[in-house]
Amino acid sequence: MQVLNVNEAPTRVSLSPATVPENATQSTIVGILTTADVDAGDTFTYSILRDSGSQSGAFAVQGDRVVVMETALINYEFGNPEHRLTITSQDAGGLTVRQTVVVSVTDVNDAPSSLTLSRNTLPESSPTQQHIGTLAVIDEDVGQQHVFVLERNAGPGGGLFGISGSNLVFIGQP
Ligand SMILES: [Ca+2]
Ligand SMILES: [Ca+2]
Ligand SMILES: [Ca+2]
Repeated sequence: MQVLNVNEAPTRVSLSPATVPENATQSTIVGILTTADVDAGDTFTYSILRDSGSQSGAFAVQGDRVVVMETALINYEFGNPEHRLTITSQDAGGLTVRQTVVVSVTDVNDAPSSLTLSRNTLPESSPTQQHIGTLAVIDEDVGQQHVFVLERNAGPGGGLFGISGSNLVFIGQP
């Protein structure tokens, strides 16, 4: 009797480590794909069938790697900290297995993106210590404190302005 080697379908796809810091640049490796298949020496071709919701297109497959495709979509606060990728693995004989893997996006410190001043006018003859306006900053990170520093302080004999907490104040001529 002769036993023919018949190709068996792959049974499982895994991605490891499947984690990436937010803001990671294009081509950053998210993890390596492996396939369980009883056929010794079988080879596999991978593709992403679906990427969860609005994050579609965030990742791509390169060989047996999942890499970052679109940095703007790898955002911990304004994306999804977990992306669900449906991966298809096809073996050399054309049989496939499809599985959903979860990629975790980890938080990193985002730079503040803009600074605003609530008011920037000051009536003439204002008394010293006059409050001019309040400084506010936009920062994606939740619950971060910002320290404001006046870097250039114009005025004929020195600084006319100062910062008190998040307020810009008129100090007056020294
Ligand atoms: Ca196989
Ligand atoms: Ca962010
Ligand atoms: Ca962040």
